[in-house]
Amino acid sequence: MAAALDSPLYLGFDFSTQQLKVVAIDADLNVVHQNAVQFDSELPEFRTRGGVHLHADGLTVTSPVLMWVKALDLLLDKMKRAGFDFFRVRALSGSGQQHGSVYWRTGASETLNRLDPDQNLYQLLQDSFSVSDCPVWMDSSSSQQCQDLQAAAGGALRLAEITGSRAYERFTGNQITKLQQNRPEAYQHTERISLVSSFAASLFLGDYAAIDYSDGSGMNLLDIRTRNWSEICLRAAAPHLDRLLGAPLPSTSVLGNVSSYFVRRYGFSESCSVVTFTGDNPASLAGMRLQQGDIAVSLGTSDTVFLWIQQPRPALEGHVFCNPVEWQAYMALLCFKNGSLTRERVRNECAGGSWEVFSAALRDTPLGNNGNMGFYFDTMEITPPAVGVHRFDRDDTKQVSSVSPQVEIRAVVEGQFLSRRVHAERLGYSIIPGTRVLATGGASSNKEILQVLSDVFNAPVFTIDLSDSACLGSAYRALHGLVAESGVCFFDVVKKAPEPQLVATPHPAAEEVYSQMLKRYARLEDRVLQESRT
Ligand code: XUL
Repeated sequence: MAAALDSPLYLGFDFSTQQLKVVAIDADLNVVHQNAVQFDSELPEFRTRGGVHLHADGLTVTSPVLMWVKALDLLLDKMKRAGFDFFRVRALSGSGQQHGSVYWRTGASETLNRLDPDQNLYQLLQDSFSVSDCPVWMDSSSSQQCQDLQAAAGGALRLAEITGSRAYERFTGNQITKLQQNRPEAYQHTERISLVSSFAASLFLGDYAAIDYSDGSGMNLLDIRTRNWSEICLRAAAPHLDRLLGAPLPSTSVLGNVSSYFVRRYGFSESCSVVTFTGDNPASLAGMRLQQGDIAVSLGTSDTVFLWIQQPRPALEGHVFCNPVEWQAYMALLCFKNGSLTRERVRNECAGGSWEVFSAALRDTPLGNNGNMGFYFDTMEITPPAVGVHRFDRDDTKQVSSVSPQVEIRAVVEGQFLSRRVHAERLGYSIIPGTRVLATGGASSNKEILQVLSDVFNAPVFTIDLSDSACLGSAYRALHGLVAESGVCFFDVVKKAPEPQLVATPHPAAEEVYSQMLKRYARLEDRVLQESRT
């Protein structure tokens, strides 16, 4: 049945690297409106490529903050022209690319407080930023600052124990340190530092919005267990940071109502709530409705793994973030560089370029591949930092130079999924009764690949479309934010969302075969890693 024309709506925005997107859902979680602004093509005056400026050093990557502001003007104007009824919006939330930072100039909060609805935000906020080009997640120019932070925290592992990750160049704390060192004047004229997510929330709120625990975990500054800024990290990073960052808040908090600017310019209701914005990956976890025990595997150019974890064990690889939908829990993110491109290379070399032949090889070879196992790191892998192709047969003592094409095909797929599971478990992931593996991305349409995934994880595999998961997750979070304080669980609010499709269930022998293989994989990986270092 169609929803009434005055029934409530919930908005989710996503300030991602290349575009600003929005979805509107009704109370039954149906998507009723979608819109987007592409930065490169629709805002060419900012001269970005892929939404960013790549600097001559090859390491520095920034985005103009006023481009994001202007994109919001443009998006809301497009929605207005499409006849979108802003008055029906009961709550809004959003997400932003993680790690990027925005520097508000002294006096900007007063400007935000008194926005004139006859002008657009781009005109009003011209002088509100002390840094016009913001460091973003693609930046890798802060290696020195990373080393310094790790030294101050007592080493890489100690920093990971506190903040959920060892020091990473793109993480905000290291970017802030670099900015303060290289541009002390700009830093001095800054009254507030936001993440992209909390910056976007600030625009809607007409006031500085808090950084939420989940996106705050991508800064190397937040203690993920106490959910407060780590004093050691703040002190090591830059002066006055507790004042400049403001206190972090739970990801489900209502920050206040939308500012009068949006009421008067676009016709929002005065009672429309702004729910804390978060990072795009945490918002995707909400969009996928990932639950305890679930693991999401995105099979793309590189493979990304998202996890819900209850008891984190931060390690030297991967990231642990506070969970965006349940405050006692955590999520983890792992990135594997050798994903689809490696599978395709092996398909080309061993299956004449045919996915049918590749799939037949997976069907015709036994679980466990008769003891053959391989590591296929065509390019330097992130998790673990090793390179090269390394094949082992039943006899672990030495590597073998080649195997039959069919064995090679099963070895690459089993090897990749064993690695996903070994590394997920190292961060605290455990398979529990009811565990689901949610597969997404290009290779998630190949049933035989998904069967191996199901067998290696000994859990059913479901497929899910992730294309708008950050936006959708933000809209779900807006809806949940209204009732979260009274203790209503996120999953009760999103019960009606479309269910993922079951595509594979594990073979009865899977547990026995792969529990042994997992141990062997971990042992051999240590060896490969040592060999890569020497
Ligand atoms: C996560 C990361 C990216 C950005 C992209 O750590 O750097 O996924 O969030 O938007």
